[in-house]
Amino acid sequence: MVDNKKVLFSAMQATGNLTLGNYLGALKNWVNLCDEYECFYSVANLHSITVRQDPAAFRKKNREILTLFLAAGIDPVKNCIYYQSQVSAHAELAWILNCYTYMGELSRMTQFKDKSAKHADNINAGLFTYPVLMAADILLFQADVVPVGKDQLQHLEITRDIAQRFNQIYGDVFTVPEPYIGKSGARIMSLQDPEHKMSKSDENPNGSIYLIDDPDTIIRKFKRAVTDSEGCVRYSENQPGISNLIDIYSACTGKSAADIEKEFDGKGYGDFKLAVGEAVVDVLKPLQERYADLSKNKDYLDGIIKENAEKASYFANKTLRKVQKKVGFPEIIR
Ligand code: ATP
Ligand code: LTN
Repeated sequence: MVDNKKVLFSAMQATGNLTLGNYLGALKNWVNLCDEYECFYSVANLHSITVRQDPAAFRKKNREILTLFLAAGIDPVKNCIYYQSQVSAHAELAWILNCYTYMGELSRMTQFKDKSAKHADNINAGLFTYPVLMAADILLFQADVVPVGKDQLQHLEITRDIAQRFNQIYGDVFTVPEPYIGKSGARIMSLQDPEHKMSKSDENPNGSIYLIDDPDTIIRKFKRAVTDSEGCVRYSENQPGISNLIDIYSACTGKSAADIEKEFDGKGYGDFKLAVGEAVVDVLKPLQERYADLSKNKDYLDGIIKENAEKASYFANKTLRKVQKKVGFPEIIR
């Protein structure tokens, strides 16, 4: 609890380009959560180096993602938005928790299995202990709730196990977090392969709409989107491509699937795809304008980054000190 509010923590890795899926499924919903929760949102850049990064491109990407958090409307005064690497308590707690986590449980993580298959030439120890760092992220802030996608639920489960194990030995140190199930945001699928989710690490850029794509690119990607063979705009399991476009149009305009089917009754896929593209351009336009403004305002951004890192450090260090004391490390002499 902070100021009688429950605590919410989430993070996004600082890799790839944020997509329309990240926006509609996460960022957009994060904006108003600060009314109910004390919210911490981190750019999870320590997690990113489990995969090799080019330093200059990575530095730029970190800033881009943090700026997009702000451009999406997350208020940096009401929320704490910060770089994970600037709060050293993450790495310190992760080390301690490593000593309370078993090889066996980490070996069962499906993300580890997937990523080690994908990066067979670089199966580093960080990739293996990734979930422990994620547990440290969450537990440092004594988070009550964590909004995550389905693919991260297993990591949340291991976080709960680690927290409970630690609490059993040392008493009530950590809040045991729950997944946050908000009003169901749309799960956006790839425009090229509607059986798979739109993802920032997809190698085919035509499958994803990036938040910083210009309007022409957005329209072009929608025109090229894979559709189905029924020839009509109808929501159906047999039409995953069209159903995905209906979901996107619905999320951008607030119209229901039934209304959308009516609106495009008798019209072809071409008209519909163009309308969806235009709706997405309209939704992203203010975000892109704010992004452009913020990017020009270096001092303002730097100020926010500094203040928020200090705020995050304050809360994180409180937990870290408590843990260090419980474990039996000598206290810091001031
Ligand atoms: P990566 O490809 O790097 O694994 P990703 O694009 O799948 O990344 P994550 O970083 O795993 O995205 O997810 C960040 C947040 O965005 C999560 O809360 C997740 O639920 C949400 N999200 C990601 N992709 C989609 C999508 N296609 N539709 C809805 N929500 C999504
Ligand atoms: N692993 C997550 C990103 C992430 C995260 C977290 C999410 C890192 N630390 C803590 C929630 C809570 C991902 O790949 N989406």
